[in-house]
Amino acid sequence: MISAVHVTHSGSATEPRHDWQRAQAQALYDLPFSDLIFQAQSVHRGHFDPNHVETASLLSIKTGGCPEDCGYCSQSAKYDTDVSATKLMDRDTVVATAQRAKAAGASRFCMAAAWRNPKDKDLDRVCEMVSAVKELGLETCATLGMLTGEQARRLQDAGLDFYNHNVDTSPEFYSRIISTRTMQDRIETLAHARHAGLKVCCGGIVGMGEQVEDRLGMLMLLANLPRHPESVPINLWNEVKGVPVNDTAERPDPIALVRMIAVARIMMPKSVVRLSAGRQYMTDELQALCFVAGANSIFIGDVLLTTKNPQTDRDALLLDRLGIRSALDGVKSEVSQPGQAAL
Ligand code: SAM
Ligand code: DTB
Ligand code: SF4
Repeated sequence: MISAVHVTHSGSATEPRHDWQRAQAQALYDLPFSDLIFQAQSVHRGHFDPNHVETASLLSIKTGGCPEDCGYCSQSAKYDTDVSATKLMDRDTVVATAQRAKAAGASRFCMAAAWRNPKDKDLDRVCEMVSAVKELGLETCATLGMLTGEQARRLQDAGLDFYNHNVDTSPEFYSRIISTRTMQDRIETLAHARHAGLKVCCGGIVGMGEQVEDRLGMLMLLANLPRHPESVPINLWNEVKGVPVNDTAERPDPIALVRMIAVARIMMPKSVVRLSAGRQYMTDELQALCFVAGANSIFIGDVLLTTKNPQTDRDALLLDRLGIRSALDGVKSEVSQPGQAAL
Protein backbone atom coordinates (compact mmCIF):
# COMPACT_ATOMS: atom_id res chain seq x y z
CA MET A 1 0.00 0.00 0.00
CA ILE A 2 1.38 3.48 -0.86
CA SER A 3 1.18 5.56 2.32
CA ALA A 4 -0.74 8.83 2.13
CA VAL A 5 0.81 10.16 5.31
CA HIS A 6 4.19 10.12 7.01
CA VAL A 7 3.99 7.84 10.01
CA THR A 8 5.61 8.60 13.39
CA HIS A 9 7.69 6.06 15.34
CA SER A 10 4.65 5.32 17.50
CA GLY A 11 2.75 4.47 14.32
CA SER A 12 0.14 7.24 14.45
CA ALA A 13 -0.53 9.31 11.33
CA THR A 14 0.94 12.80 11.24
CA GLU A 15 0.96 15.41 8.50
CA PRO A 16 0.00 14.64 4.89
CA ARG A 17 2.81 14.16 2.36
CA HIS A 18 4.00 16.88 -0.01
CA ASP A 19 6.53 14.84 -1.96
CA TRP A 20 4.39 12.84 -4.35
CA GLN A 21 6.17 11.36 -7.36
CA ARG A 22 4.46 10.79 -10.69
CA ALA A 23 5.01 7.02 -10.57
CA GLN A 24 3.34 6.85 -7.15
CA ALA A 25 0.28 8.78 -8.32
CA GLN A 26 0.06 6.55 -11.38
CA ALA A 27 0.45 3.38 -9.28
CA LEU A 28 -2.45 4.44 -7.08
CA TYR A 29 -4.55 5.26 -10.12
CA ASP A 30 -3.80 1.85 -11.67
CA LEU A 31 -4.73 -0.21 -8.59
CA PRO A 32 -7.52 -2.73 -9.04
CA PHE A 33 -10.70 -0.68 -8.53
CA SER A 34 -11.71 -2.36 -5.26
CA ASP A 35 -8.25 -1.89 -3.77
CA LEU A 36 -8.20 1.77 -4.76
CA ILE A 37 -11.64 2.42 -3.30
CA PHE A 38 -10.79 0.52 -0.11
CA GLN A 39 -7.66 2.62 0.37
CA ALA A 40 -9.50 5.87 -0.39
CA GLN A 41 -12.34 4.95 2.03
CA SER A 42 -9.82 4.05 4.74
CA VAL A 43 -8.05 7.40 4.36
CA HIS A 44 -11.40 9.22 4.22
CA ARG A 45 -12.61 7.60 7.44
CA GLY A 46 -9.36 8.59 9.18
CA HIS A 47 -10.10 12.27 8.67
CA PHE A 48 -13.81 12.78 7.96
CA ASP A 49 -17.27 11.58 8.85
CA PRO A 50 -17.90 9.32 5.80
CA ASN A 51 -21.63 10.00 5.97
CA HIS A 52 -21.53 13.78 5.71
CA VAL A 53 -21.15 16.15 2.76
CA GLU A 54 -20.71 19.89 2.71
CA THR A 55 -23.17 21.95 0.68
CA ALA A 56 -21.90 25.17 -0.91
CA SER A 57 -23.85 27.72 -2.92
CA LEU A 58 -22.49 29.90 -5.71
CA LEU A 59 -23.45 33.37 -6.87
CA SER A 60 -22.04 35.19 -9.85
CA ILE A 61 -21.77 38.73 -8.44
CA LYS A 62 -20.27 40.04 -11.69
CA THR A 63 -20.94 38.06 -14.85
CA GLY A 64 -19.26 38.04 -18.27
CA GLY A 65 -17.11 40.54 -20.15
CA CYS A 66 -13.91 39.01 -18.74
CA PRO A 67 -10.64 39.95 -20.51
CA GLU A 68 -9.06 36.53 -19.90
CA ASP A 69 -9.12 33.82 -22.58
CA CYS A 70 -9.78 30.65 -20.52
CA GLY A 71 -10.87 28.31 -23.31
CA TYR A 72 -13.60 26.60 -21.28
CA CYS A 73 -15.38 29.69 -19.99
CA SER A 74 -18.71 31.22 -21.01
CA GLN A 75 -17.71 34.54 -19.43
CA SER A 76 -14.66 35.39 -21.53
CA ALA A 77 -15.20 38.46 -23.74
CA LYS A 78 -12.98 36.78 -26.35
CA TYR A 79 -15.65 34.25 -27.33
CA ASP A 80 -19.13 34.52 -28.76
CA THR A 81 -21.22 32.83 -26.05
CA ASP A 82 -24.81 33.29 -24.87
CA VAL A 83 -23.66 35.14 -21.73
CA SER A 84 -24.13 38.93 -21.50
CA ALA A 85 -21.94 41.05 -19.28
CA THR A 86 -23.39 42.57 -16.09
CA LYS A 87 -22.15 45.13 -13.57
CA LEU A 88 -21.14 44.21 -10.02
CA MET A 89 -24.29 43.34 -8.03
CA ASP A 90 -25.31 45.56 -5.15
CA ARG A 91 -24.73 44.41 -1.61
CA ASP A 92 -28.40 43.99 -0.66
CA THR A 93 -29.09 41.67 -3.59
CA VAL A 94 -26.09 39.53 -2.66
CA VAL A 95 -27.15 39.36 1.01
CA ALA A 96 -30.75 38.48 0.09
CA THR A 97 -29.46 35.69 -2.19
CA ALA A 98 -27.17 34.40 0.55
CA GLN A 99 -30.09 34.37 2.98
CA ARG A 100 -32.13 32.27 0.55
CA ALA A 101 -29.16 29.94 -0.03
CA LYS A 102 -28.86 29.38 3.73
CA ALA A 103 -32.57 28.66 4.02
CA ALA A 104 -32.25 26.22 1.10
CA GLY A 105 -29.52 24.24 2.88
CA ALA A 106 -26.16 25.84 2.01
CA SER A 107 -23.41 26.00 4.62
CA ARG A 108 -20.98 28.03 2.49
CA PHE A 109 -21.62 30.92 0.11
CA CYS A 110 -19.17 31.58 -2.70
CA MET A 111 -19.16 34.93 -4.52
CA ALA A 112 -17.64 34.81 -8.01
CA ALA A 113 -16.64 37.65 -10.31
CA ALA A 114 -15.53 37.48 -13.95
CA TRP A 115 -12.41 39.60 -13.50
CA ARG A 116 -8.76 39.16 -14.36
CA ASN A 117 -8.21 40.79 -10.95
CA PRO A 118 -10.33 43.10 -8.77
CA LYS A 119 -9.85 46.87 -8.91
CA ASP A 120 -9.45 48.35 -5.45
CA LYS A 121 -12.76 50.24 -5.62
CA ASP A 122 -14.57 47.01 -6.54
CA LEU A 123 -12.79 45.21 -3.73
CA ASP A 124 -14.23 47.77 -1.24
CA ARG A 125 -17.69 46.66 -2.31
CA VAL A 126 -16.86 42.96 -2.24
CA CYS A 127 -15.44 43.35 1.29
CA GLU A 128 -18.77 44.83 2.40
CA MET A 129 -20.62 41.88 0.85
CA VAL A 130 -18.29 39.39 2.55
CA SER A 131 -18.83 40.97 5.98
CA ALA A 132 -22.61 40.99 5.53
CA VAL A 133 -22.74 37.34 4.35
CA LYS A 134 -20.49 36.27 7.22
CA GLU A 135 -22.93 37.90 9.65
CA LEU A 136 -25.64 35.55 8.39
CA GLY A 137 -23.66 32.67 9.88
CA LEU A 138 -22.49 31.28 6.53
CA GLU A 139 -18.93 30.31 5.67
CA THR A 140 -17.69 32.77 3.06
CA CYS A 141 -15.74 32.12 -0.12
CA ALA A 142 -14.80 34.43 -2.99
CA THR A 143 -13.26 33.92 -6.42
CA LEU A 144 -12.28 37.20 -8.03
CA GLY A 145 -9.23 36.35 -10.15
CA MET A 146 -5.65 37.29 -9.29
CA LEU A 147 -5.03 39.06 -5.96
CA THR A 148 -2.19 41.12 -4.54
CA GLY A 149 -1.06 40.38 -0.99
CA GLU A 150 -2.76 43.56 0.24
CA GLN A 151 -6.07 42.62 -1.42
CA ALA A 152 -5.94 39.17 0.18
CA ARG A 153 -5.37 40.79 3.61
CA ARG A 154 -8.31 43.13 3.09
CA LEU A 155 -10.59 40.22 2.25
CA GLN A 156 -9.41 38.32 5.31
CA ASP A 157 -10.07 41.37 7.51
CA ALA A 158 -13.57 41.60 6.05
CA GLY A 159 -14.36 38.07 7.24
CA LEU A 160 -13.54 35.95 4.19
CA ASP A 161 -12.91 32.29 5.09
CA PHE A 162 -11.86 30.78 1.72
CA TYR A 163 -10.36 32.06 -1.53
CA ASN A 164 -11.05 29.97 -4.65
CA HIS A 165 -8.45 30.14 -7.38
CA ASN A 166 -8.02 27.03 -9.51
CA VAL A 167 -4.93 25.74 -11.28
CA ASP A 168 -7.45 24.25 -13.74
CA THR A 169 -5.24 21.52 -15.28
CA SER A 170 -1.69 20.14 -15.40
CA PRO A 171 1.27 22.46 -16.01
CA GLU A 172 1.84 20.59 -19.31
CA PHE A 173 -1.71 21.01 -20.67
CA TYR A 174 -2.23 24.53 -19.32
CA SER A 175 -1.03 26.51 -22.36
CA ARG A 176 -3.54 24.67 -24.58
CA ILE A 177 -6.36 26.23 -22.54
CA ILE A 178 -5.24 29.68 -21.31
CA SER A 179 -2.74 32.21 -22.61
CA THR A 180 -3.55 35.42 -20.72
CA ARG A 181 -2.40 34.27 -17.26
CA THR A 182 0.30 31.78 -16.39
CA MET A 183 0.31 28.91 -13.96
CA GLN A 184 2.94 30.87 -12.01
CA ASP A 185 0.51 33.83 -11.72
CA ARG A 186 -1.98 31.43 -10.17
CA ILE A 187 0.55 29.98 -7.73
CA GLU A 188 1.43 33.53 -6.62
CA THR A 189 -2.22 34.41 -5.93
CA LEU A 190 -2.59 31.20 -3.93
CA ALA A 191 0.50 32.17 -1.89
CA HIS A 192 -0.95 35.66 -1.24
CA ALA A 193 -4.20 34.08 -0.02
CA ARG A 194 -2.27 31.71 2.26
CA HIS A 195 -0.05 34.39 3.73
CA ALA A 196 -3.10 36.52 4.47
CA GLY A 197 -4.50 33.65 6.57
CA LEU A 198 -7.24 32.67 4.12
CA LYS A 199 -8.12 29.04 3.57
CA VAL A 200 -7.48 27.95 0.00
CA CYS A 201 -9.94 26.33 -2.39
CA CYS A 202 -8.07 25.12 -5.47
CA GLY A 203 -8.71 22.45 -8.06
CA GLY A 204 -9.47 22.23 -11.73
CA ILE A 205 -11.45 20.84 -14.62
CA VAL A 206 -11.57 17.45 -16.33
CA GLY A 207 -13.07 16.68 -19.72
CA MET A 208 -11.29 19.35 -21.80
CA GLY A 209 -9.42 16.76 -23.89
CA GLU A 210 -6.59 16.21 -21.39
CA GLN A 211 -5.04 12.80 -20.74
CA VAL A 212 -5.14 10.84 -17.48
CA GLU A 213 -1.50 11.93 -17.01
CA ASP A 214 -2.66 15.57 -17.00
CA ARG A 215 -5.31 14.86 -14.37
CA LEU A 216 -2.68 13.18 -12.20
CA GLY A 217 -0.23 16.02 -12.95
CA MET A 218 -2.80 18.49 -11.65
CA LEU A 219 -3.33 16.45 -8.47
CA MET A 220 0.44 16.23 -7.95
CA LEU A 221 0.79 19.99 -8.31
CA LEU A 222 -1.91 20.50 -5.66
CA ALA A 223 -0.62 17.77 -3.33
CA ASN A 224 2.95 19.08 -3.50
CA LEU A 225 2.03 22.67 -2.57
CA PRO A 226 3.59 23.74 0.78
CA ARG A 227 0.11 23.25 2.31
CA HIS A 228 -2.70 21.30 0.71
CA PRO A 229 -5.72 23.39 -0.28
CA GLU A 230 -8.42 22.96 2.35
CA SER A 231 -10.93 22.49 -0.51
CA VAL A 232 -10.24 20.76 -3.81
CA PRO A 233 -12.99 21.30 -6.42
CA ILE A 234 -13.02 18.76 -9.24
CA ASN A 235 -15.12 20.24 -12.05
CA LEU A 236 -16.31 18.17 -14.97
CA TRP A 237 -16.40 20.59 -17.90
CA ASN A 238 -19.93 21.97 -18.26
CA GLU A 239 -20.53 22.41 -21.96
CA VAL A 240 -20.56 25.99 -23.23
CA LYS A 241 -21.31 26.84 -26.86
CA GLY A 242 -18.82 29.09 -28.64
CA VAL A 243 -15.65 28.41 -26.61
CA PRO A 244 -12.50 26.66 -27.93
CA VAL A 245 -12.75 23.71 -25.52
CA ASN A 246 -15.77 22.59 -27.54
CA ASP A 247 -13.35 21.37 -30.20
CA THR A 248 -11.32 19.18 -27.83
CA ALA A 249 -13.77 18.24 -25.06
CA GLU A 250 -14.23 14.58 -24.25
CA ARG A 251 -16.28 13.52 -21.26
CA PRO A 252 -14.19 11.10 -19.17
CA ASP A 253 -15.16 7.51 -18.64
CA PRO A 254 -17.14 7.58 -15.34
CA ILE A 255 -14.84 4.98 -13.78
CA ALA A 256 -11.85 7.22 -14.64
CA LEU A 257 -13.55 10.07 -12.79
CA VAL A 258 -14.07 7.89 -9.70
CA ARG A 259 -10.43 6.79 -9.84
CA MET A 260 -9.32 10.41 -9.97
CA ILE A 261 -11.46 11.35 -6.97
CA ALA A 262 -10.03 8.39 -5.03
CA VAL A 263 -6.46 9.42 -5.87
CA ALA A 264 -7.23 13.02 -4.80
CA ARG A 265 -8.60 11.71 -1.50
CA ILE A 266 -5.50 9.59 -0.86
CA MET A 267 -2.98 12.27 -1.89
CA MET A 268 -4.73 15.07 0.06
CA PRO A 269 -6.21 13.18 3.00
CA LYS A 270 -7.37 16.19 5.02
CA SER A 271 -8.78 18.25 2.12
CA VAL A 272 -12.48 18.47 1.37
CA VAL A 273 -12.88 17.17 -2.20
CA ARG A 274 -15.78 18.84 -4.00
CA LEU A 275 -17.67 17.12 -6.78
CA SER A 276 -18.10 20.48 -8.43
CA ALA A 277 -19.42 21.45 -11.89
CA GLY A 278 -20.71 18.73 -14.20
CA ARG A 279 -22.98 16.82 -11.81
CA GLN A 280 -25.79 17.54 -14.28
CA TYR A 281 -24.28 14.83 -16.51
CA MET A 282 -23.78 12.27 -13.74
CA THR A 283 -26.12 9.48 -12.77
CA ASP A 284 -27.02 9.01 -9.12
CA GLU A 285 -24.91 5.85 -9.14
CA LEU A 286 -21.82 7.70 -10.39
CA GLN A 287 -22.22 10.39 -7.74
CA ALA A 288 -22.65 7.69 -5.09
CA LEU A 289 -19.38 6.07 -6.21
CA CYS A 290 -17.63 9.46 -6.07
CA PHE A 291 -18.80 9.90 -2.46
CA VAL A 292 -17.54 6.40 -1.63
CA ALA A 293 -14.20 7.35 -3.25
CA GLY A 294 -13.91 10.33 -0.90
CA ALA A 295 -15.76 13.30 -2.41
CA ASN A 296 -17.43 15.16 0.45
CA SER A 297 -18.72 18.45 -0.90
CA ILE A 298 -21.14 19.59 -3.61
CA PHE A 299 -22.54 22.81 -4.98
CA ILE A 300 -26.29 23.05 -4.52
CA GLY A 301 -28.67 25.32 -6.45
CA ASP A 302 -30.14 24.99 -9.93
CA VAL A 303 -27.40 27.08 -11.58
CA LEU A 304 -23.68 27.31 -10.90
CA LEU A 305 -22.48 30.61 -12.41
CA THR A 306 -23.90 30.46 -15.92
CA THR A 307 -24.51 26.71 -16.40
CA LYS A 308 -26.86 24.11 -14.94
CA ASN A 309 -26.60 22.12 -11.75
CA PRO A 310 -29.01 19.39 -10.55
CA GLN A 311 -32.21 20.54 -8.82
CA THR A 312 -31.78 20.82 -5.04
CA ASP A 313 -34.74 18.50 -4.43
CA ARG A 314 -33.02 15.79 -6.44
CA ASP A 315 -29.80 16.30 -4.48
CA ALA A 316 -31.64 16.14 -1.16
CA LEU A 317 -33.29 12.89 -2.21
CA LEU A 318 -30.02 11.37 -3.41
CA LEU A 319 -28.20 12.20 -0.16
CA ASP A 320 -31.13 10.84 1.81
CA ARG A 321 -31.12 7.58 -0.16
CA LEU A 322 -27.40 7.26 0.60
CA GLY A 323 -27.83 8.06 4.30
CA ILE A 324 -25.55 11.07 3.89
CA ARG A 325 -26.18 14.00 6.20
CA SER A 326 -25.75 17.62 5.13
CA ALA A 327 -27.11 21.11 5.81
CA LEU A 328 -29.92 20.10 3.41
CA ASP A 329 -31.38 17.95 6.19
CA GLY A 330 -34.50 19.47 7.55
CA VAL A 331 -35.07 21.61 4.46
CA LYS A 332 -38.55 20.81 3.22
CA SER A 333 -38.46 18.64 0.08
CA GLU A 334 -41.32 18.42 -2.37
CA VAL A 335 -40.16 15.26 -4.10
CA SER A 336 -40.89 11.67 -3.22
CA GLN A 337 -39.65 10.06 -0.02
CA PRO A 338 -36.61 7.77 0.09
CA GLY A 339 -37.45 4.33 -1.23
CA GLN A 340 -39.93 5.72 -3.73
CA ALA A 341 -37.38 6.72 -6.34
CA ALA A 342 -38.07 5.10 -9.70
CA LEU A 343 -35.52 2.63 -11.00
N1 SAM B 1 -12.73 34.74 -12.78
C1 SAM B 1 -12.22 34.08 -11.68
C2 SAM B 1 -11.05 33.20 -12.04
O1 SAM B 1 -11.10 32.52 -13.05
O2 SAM B 1 -10.06 33.19 -11.30
C3 SAM B 1 -13.23 33.29 -10.88
C4 SAM B 1 -14.38 32.59 -11.54
S1 SAM B 1 -13.99 31.18 -12.57
C5 SAM B 1 -15.53 30.91 -13.36
C6 SAM B 1 -13.77 29.85 -11.44
C7 SAM B 1 -13.45 28.48 -11.99
O3 SAM B 1 -14.62 27.88 -12.51
C8 SAM B 1 -12.46 28.35 -13.11
O4 SAM B 1 -11.13 28.45 -12.68
C9 SAM B 1 -12.76 26.96 -13.64
O5 SAM B 1 -11.98 25.98 -12.97
C10 SAM B 1 -14.24 26.78 -13.32
N2 SAM B 1 -15.06 26.79 -14.55
C11 SAM B 1 -15.33 27.85 -15.34
N3 SAM B 1 -16.09 27.50 -16.39
C12 SAM B 1 -16.32 26.17 -16.28
C13 SAM B 1 -17.06 25.21 -17.05
N4 SAM B 1 -17.68 25.53 -18.17
N5 SAM B 1 -17.10 23.93 -16.62
C14 SAM B 1 -16.46 23.58 -15.48
N6 SAM B 1 -15.75 24.44 -14.71
C15 SAM B 1 -15.67 25.71 -15.10
C1 DTB C 1 -15.04 25.95 -8.98
O1 DTB C 1 -14.04 25.22 -8.98
N1 DTB C 1 -16.17 25.69 -9.63
C2 DTB C 1 -17.11 26.77 -9.48
C3 DTB C 1 -16.41 27.69 -8.46
N2 DTB C 1 -15.13 27.10 -8.33
C4 DTB C 1 -16.37 29.14 -8.69
C5 DTB C 1 -17.49 27.37 -10.76
C6 DTB C 1 -18.09 26.38 -11.73
C7 DTB C 1 -18.49 27.13 -12.95
C8 DTB C 1 -19.16 26.27 -13.96
C9 DTB C 1 -19.45 27.01 -15.19
C10 DTB C 1 -20.51 28.06 -15.11
O2 DTB C 1 -21.57 27.85 -14.47
O3 DTB C 1 -20.34 29.13 -15.74
FE1 SF4 D 1 -12.53 35.13 -16.72
FE2 SF4 D 1 -12.50 33.41 -14.67
FE3 SF4 D 1 -13.82 32.81 -16.96
FE4 SF4 D 1 -11.16 32.84 -16.97
S1 SF4 D 1 -12.49 31.45 -15.76
S2 SF4 D 1 -12.49 33.79 -18.52
S3 SF4 D 1 -10.73 34.50 -15.53
S4 SF4 D 1 -14.30 34.43 -15.54
